[in-house]
Amino acid sequence: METSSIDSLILKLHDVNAVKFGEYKLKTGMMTPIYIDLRVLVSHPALMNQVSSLIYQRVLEEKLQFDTVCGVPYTALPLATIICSRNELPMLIRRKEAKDYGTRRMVEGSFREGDTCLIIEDTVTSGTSILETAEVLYKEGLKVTDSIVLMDREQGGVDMLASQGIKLHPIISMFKLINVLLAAERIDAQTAQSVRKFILDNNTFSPQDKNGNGVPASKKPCKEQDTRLSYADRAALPNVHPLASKLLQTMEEKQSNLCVSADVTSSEELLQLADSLGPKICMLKTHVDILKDYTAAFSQKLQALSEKHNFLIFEDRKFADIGNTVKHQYEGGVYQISSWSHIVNAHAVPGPGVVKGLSAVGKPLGRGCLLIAQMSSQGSLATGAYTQAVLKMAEEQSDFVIGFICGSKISKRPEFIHMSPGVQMQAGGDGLGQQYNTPDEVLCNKGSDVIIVGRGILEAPDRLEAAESYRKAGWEAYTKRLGQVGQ
Ligand code: S5P
Repeated sequence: METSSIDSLILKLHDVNAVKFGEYKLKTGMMTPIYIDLRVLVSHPALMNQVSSLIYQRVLEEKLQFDTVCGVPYTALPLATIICSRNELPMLIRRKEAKDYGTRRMVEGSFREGDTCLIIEDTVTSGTSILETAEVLYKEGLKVTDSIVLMDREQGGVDMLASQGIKLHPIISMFKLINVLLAAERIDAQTAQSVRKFILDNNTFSPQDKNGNGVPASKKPCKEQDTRLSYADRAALPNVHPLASKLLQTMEEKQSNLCVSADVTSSEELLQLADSLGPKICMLKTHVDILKDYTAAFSQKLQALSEKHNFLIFEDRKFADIGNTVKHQYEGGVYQISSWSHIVNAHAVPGPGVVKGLSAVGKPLGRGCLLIAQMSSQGSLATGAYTQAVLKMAEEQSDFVIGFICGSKISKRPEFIHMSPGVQMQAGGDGLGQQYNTPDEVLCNKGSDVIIVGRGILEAPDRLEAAESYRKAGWEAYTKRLGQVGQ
């Protein structure tokens, strides 16, 4: 689903007062700083159509299988009607009260026992309204496996419904809504922060036990991190390196802190990856020396793709020699890395001269460098005092060093970017020393900024789908971290 259409919808919803900020009382009596009222949609036919299209697009994207559709009364009822009418899908109407004459049916329309019904809803907080509708449908012998909701307040609905066997597919999340309204200057940073805090403080799906066992990782609170600033705030810092600023802006715009490690051996495959995953990533990491067919034309095509999809190129060359040698390795040879790669990295083992040598070539070109402060591999020697020395080296040459390869946040300076490899959806290893942490662990608990994912995506049956899952997991972990500040 295109982000721009979601963004424009969010602004329109704000225009028609379907999203309001202030002090509002919820049904439960709880006070909320944000109120979502999609009942007004019926007065805006173009908006009704746009919402209906987005919902149906999601049905297609998720390849949902169902026999019939039911909108939760009342707000989602006209939406379901438009979707079903336009796409010639059979629909059911759930009654709020049984009529006191005739058949006393609670569900109108024809269906067969065992049919699957897709539920459509406008807003979800705890998920109970969807569950209520599902229960009425169950009584009639129908099955419910999926539900699509326009707006998810991210207060536990997804988890509650999952615990009842219903997969909820939200179109707009509360954090997305806040980010878009903030970027468009419809709300100020303070309002955004108070809403984020409210949402995270008021999760309606209670954990199974106080240790968090049985709680999805994405819902566990982050460990305390000094991460007060958003990527956008950091992009605007006075001392930030222009390349770091560009990266941070890109991350905010694309809602992606995902760097794909394109560790493939054919140029063509790498270019295909860059083109298909380009919209999902903020950065593409290469190891050009594993390509069997590198040519200068390849690097030109890669640069064109980086512009087309707005991602940075990071050649993971790990320079580790004296200044004079790395200068040649960076600029010359077969690969001429400095001519096409925005970012390179270096080991600090040789001392500051390695950065000086690289900087002599890269700085005039506006390039940047990451220092390897920690490694993801088992038994790495880059720990403790070594890591601290790397930090110092970076601070001394911050006109070229833009951040670190590391497992966790090691510098308090918000101008530096922390990038972490060794990321997969499940913690573990690869049998050759690589060690994996989850996106939530790396971004939320360890306070890093960018996740670097290779085989987690490359070995997935559908690479694009896997990249989207990592992008989403990474972004959710980051927004969770932001929202928890100050608690
Ligand atoms: O410490 C490190 C540093 C790097 S740059 N550990 C790493 O794994 N890397 C690189 O990240 C590694 O060279 C590989 O390209 C990528 C991780 O790939 P994955 O397939 O294990 O996700």
